Amino acid sequence: MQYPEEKLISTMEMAGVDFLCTLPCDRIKGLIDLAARKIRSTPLTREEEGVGICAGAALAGRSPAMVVQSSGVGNMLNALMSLVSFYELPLAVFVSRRGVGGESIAAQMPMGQALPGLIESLGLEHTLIGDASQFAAIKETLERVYDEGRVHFFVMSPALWECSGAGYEPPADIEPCDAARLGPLSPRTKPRLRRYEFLKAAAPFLEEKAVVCNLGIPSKELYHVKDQPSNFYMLGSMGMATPIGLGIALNTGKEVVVIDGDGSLLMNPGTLATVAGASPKNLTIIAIDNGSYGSTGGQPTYTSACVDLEAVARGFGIRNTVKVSSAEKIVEALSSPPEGPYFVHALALPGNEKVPDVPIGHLEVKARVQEFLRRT
Ligand SMILES: Cc1ncc(C[n+]2csc(CCOP(=O)(O)OP(=O)(O)O)c2C)c(N)n1
Repeated sequence: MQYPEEKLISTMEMAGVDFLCTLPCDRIKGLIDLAARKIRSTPLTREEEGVGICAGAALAGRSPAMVVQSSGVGNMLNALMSLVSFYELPLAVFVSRRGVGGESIAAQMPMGQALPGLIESLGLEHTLIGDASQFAAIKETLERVYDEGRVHFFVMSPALWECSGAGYEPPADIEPCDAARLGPLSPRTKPRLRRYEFLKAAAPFLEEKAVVCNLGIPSKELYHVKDQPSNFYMLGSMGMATPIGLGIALNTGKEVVVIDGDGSLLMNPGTLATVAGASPKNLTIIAIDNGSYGSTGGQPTYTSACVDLEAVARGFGIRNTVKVSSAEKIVEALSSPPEGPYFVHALALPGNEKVPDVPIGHLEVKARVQEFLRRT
């Protein structure tokens, strides 16, 4: 007899799911563990970054899915709406529903019980799954998700796992990162350039690479400095630039560059742990740190007071990092890059260049990037 977990995983495989992002729930620890043995899986620090990583995977031609707890859906709303749903990228979300059926943790109830209504209010689709006999019907829905670029939730009742025999054994030994062993950080010198001048200096190194650019003025400036079909201009989903770049990097042999910002990285810093853990050799993150939320008026961020993003990247386990504050230094950093993941911390002055909006629609932006990534 097959365990329900095994049945579900074979259904996913038959429907073509080939990339998973997961964050544990006690009820589905067996499912997540078994799934990772069959389908390429990336463990997450927060569910929202999973939406970004899956969006990147979908741009690179994968059929991604997430396996998370109902409370985690609350952590992913903005990226669901302003990234995958907006850009019409496919995403299947398998949710371990809590807060129902004899739940013992009271705090699980508000989110778990509200979940179906919440999904409906977002204008998204879901299927409630009460027992394993419904798994067969999932395949057809999944195929529609991937053919039509839709988001769909499979809300799985806790009753599903009552006859489960799949367990989970944590790994016996884990070797933690010792950041002190990675050597000293780069010296900090005064910034001399704005984001725009950094983009101009970096532009020759972006040629023929997949480039994911932070939302707002950075994307407009990049369009002005160097538009190319392989540029993914974000229009929403603040904090998702690095996750999207990671999702692409894990699913292509091409070089990937993320242009991120300090405000955006501070919104979702855990994703640097996911980058370090997944360790894609083809990923460079250029964090343009102007100490401010430049796109919304220049309000200071904590990097202008107490945070060193290079130290943050190191602390999360990214080994190859450098700090630059001039055109010559960023050119040097990008001319002979070490193996990725590579974190380039560009100290910049606040201020924006007056440039017009990106004149191409979001679906065309997506189509251009997908076409670029399809080319071998
Ligand atoms: C979730 C969310 N919160 C706030 C905003 C408004 N917003 C758009 S861009 C931006 C600033 C981003 O700052 P940073 O990443 O440092 O990039 P910069 O513009 O400074 O280059 C903010 C706050 C948003 N779009 N989404």
